[in-house]
Amino acid sequence: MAEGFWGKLGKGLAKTREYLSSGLEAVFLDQPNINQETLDRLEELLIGSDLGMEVTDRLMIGLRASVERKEISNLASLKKKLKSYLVVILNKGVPQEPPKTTPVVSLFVGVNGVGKTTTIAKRAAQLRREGKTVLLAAADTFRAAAGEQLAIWGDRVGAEVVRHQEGADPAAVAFDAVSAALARKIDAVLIDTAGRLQTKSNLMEELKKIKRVIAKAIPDAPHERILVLDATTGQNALSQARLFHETIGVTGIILTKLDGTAKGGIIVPIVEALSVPVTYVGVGEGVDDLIPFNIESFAEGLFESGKE
Ligand SMILES: Nc1nc2c(ncn2[C@@H]2O[C@H](COP(=O)(O)OP(=O)(O)OP(=O)(O)O)[C@@H](O)[C@H]2O)c(=O)[nH]1
Ligand SMILES: [Mg+2]
Repeated sequence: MAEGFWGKLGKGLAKTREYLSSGLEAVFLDQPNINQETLDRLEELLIGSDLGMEVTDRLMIGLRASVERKEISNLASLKKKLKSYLVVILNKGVPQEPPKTTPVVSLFVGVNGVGKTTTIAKRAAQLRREGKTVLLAAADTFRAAAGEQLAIWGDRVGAEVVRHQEGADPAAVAFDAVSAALARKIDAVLIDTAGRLQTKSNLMEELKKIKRVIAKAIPDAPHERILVLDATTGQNALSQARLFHETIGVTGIILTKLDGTAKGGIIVPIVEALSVPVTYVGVGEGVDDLIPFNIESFAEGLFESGKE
């Protein structure tokens, strides 16, 4: 666990950390004392890591005040302060209690290509390793190869897949899967949906329908409404988060492709805006490349230089 966790989160954050840490170190190499110029360059780095203007502004106000009070005078104390601010913000996303019912129904949503199907496969593999039975629902009936892609993953991870024909009603697929899982006492149902732009209101309505129809089989389902976001998207992820949250009430965020970007900071404004936690992060294309998100380790991993 220790090695795996640090290793993988460390690896996933490598680009963001390298950007922030080497940037900060360069600033302090030029100018060991904190002054106006150091702070301005820090501000640029924070914006560059996709923390967003609002969060950056607030962090900078806090940091400037700390510098004035002489609480911060060098790189180490600056990093410590930054970490503590980030931890406070990220703690605004309070995780829900895991439901104790069987099955636990999880609906995965997000825009096209963010990694929904792959993430479902990764979660299914984790649940199988915990000894749980898993049913996958191919409610992406829109894209021709989507059902096939999920079926292949199902085979690989040892999960059954409920599929209808291409073009079928996705709500009907979800309903069938949930009903089957209920009847057969399966532990978890993971529902894959078609990628959709958050601005397409008809497609967002379709998500509401899927949710309503699932509730006909199990009244408080889907228990988990998981928004999958691609970390390489930049600030548009914030708009996605807001509109999906408005539509179905997101309970958890999974940020994928953290391995491919220096903009891992995007997590912070999203958690801040939604007060919803990041539950997992994707750090690669393999089935094991999904790791539980941990606030302290994330804040630590952003600034710790050379830690792998
Ligand atoms: N590097 C990296 N690639 C990832 C990660 N998660 C998913 N991918 C890749 O992203 C691509 C799209 O993944 P899918 O799971 O098909 O995405 P999707 O959201 O289901 O796509 P649509 O169903 O078309 O909307 C694939 O090539 C995945 O291997 C990740 O954490 N890191
Ligand atoms: Mg998909």
